[in-house]
Amino acid sequence: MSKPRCHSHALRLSSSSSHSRRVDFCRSFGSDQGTSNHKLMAETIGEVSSLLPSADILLARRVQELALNHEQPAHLYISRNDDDDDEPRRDGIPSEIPVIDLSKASPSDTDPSHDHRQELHNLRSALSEWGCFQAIGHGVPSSCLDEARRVTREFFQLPMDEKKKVAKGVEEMEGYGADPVPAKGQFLDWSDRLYVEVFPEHRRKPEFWPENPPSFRVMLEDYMTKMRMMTEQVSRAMARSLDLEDDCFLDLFGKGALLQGRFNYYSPCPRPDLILGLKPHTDGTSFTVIMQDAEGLQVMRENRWITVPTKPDTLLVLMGDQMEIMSNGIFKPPLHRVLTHSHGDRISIAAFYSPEPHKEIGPADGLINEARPKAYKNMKDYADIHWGYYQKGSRAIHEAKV
Ligand SMILES: O=C(O)CCC(=O)C(=O)O
Repeated sequence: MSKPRCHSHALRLSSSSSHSRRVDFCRSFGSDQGTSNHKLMAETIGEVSSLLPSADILLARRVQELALNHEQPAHLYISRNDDDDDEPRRDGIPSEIPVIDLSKASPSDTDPSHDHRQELHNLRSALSEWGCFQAIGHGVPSSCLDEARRVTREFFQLPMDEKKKVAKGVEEMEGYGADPVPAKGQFLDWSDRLYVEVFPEHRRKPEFWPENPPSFRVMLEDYMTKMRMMTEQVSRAMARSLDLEDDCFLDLFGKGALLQGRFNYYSPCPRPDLILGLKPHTDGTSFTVIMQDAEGLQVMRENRWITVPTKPDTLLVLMGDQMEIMSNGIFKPPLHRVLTHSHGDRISIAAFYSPEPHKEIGPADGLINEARPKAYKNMKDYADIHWGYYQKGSRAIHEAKV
């Protein structure tokens, strides 16, 4: 199947410790095929794996079903590697994700005031050092954010049969379910999601747009329209922060730039110490805008995981690999992951913004000079390359390097 263009991910977790965790986990809970704990203890890792259901069988059932039935997660969900230190850092490196006021950084401001220049400077530092920022002053009304959170939650609370009206097949990208079956040996995420293409409009597949709750489609249209305005605002501010023409990145993304929505639901998880809601990855997008209703998302900075705080009107803007290419390596996409919690669920909405399909992208001309020679190739369809690597548990950015 040819996959729809998608955001994507990756970085493989340390296999040796994850494997030993898998065995430990099986020891504690037994397999969901009823094999005895004693027997599992005696098995080699390979034998254990062959006794348990494969990824496609597991993915045919939703995490929410497992959680509601209090079933223990199977081995393929076990992905957390606890060299994963998420303790507060004490080494003096800032641990607060920068906050950027887009109303100040916005190029619509013709007056190059001190505040405007300062905010552009802050934006550039945030994206060079963190690859992400918490956006305020983004112009998306609180009422729109509240409605998106409310209706998303309502969708995931519907009975399974109702949600399955917009279900995807295990190998497909768009619709309700989980990401397509990853390559052998890769882990599964403790989450369910609804993934839909929204812009350009001709790519929409209405069969995946829920009719229930009745307000879902209206919310989707409204929220993603606001996201489109915000992505344009961010694109212009990023260009100006690098002393480029305001529309430089928008021209690189093309008129048919993609905006895709991913509505995530993270069920309570019996083993948050072993299982992640979403594996560590970078996005294959230009950039992604994320809204969450509870903590769980973490970004990596200097080898430490930093929790993204939940503030109702703040949106996280996160660079994807394609901005690394277009900024000639100045902006760095951060590795990020989602933790699970034993009590309480979580929702998030990710808006993935990517260049028009088949459009060649490469470093912006204005960012190539003697001091910073061209470090990335011009290429097309990076998102597809990225997805291939993500499925195998690794990053694709080396494919773009000169
Ligand atoms: O749930 C989140 O906060 C992050 C979502 C995300 O990274 C994704 O959907 O790719």
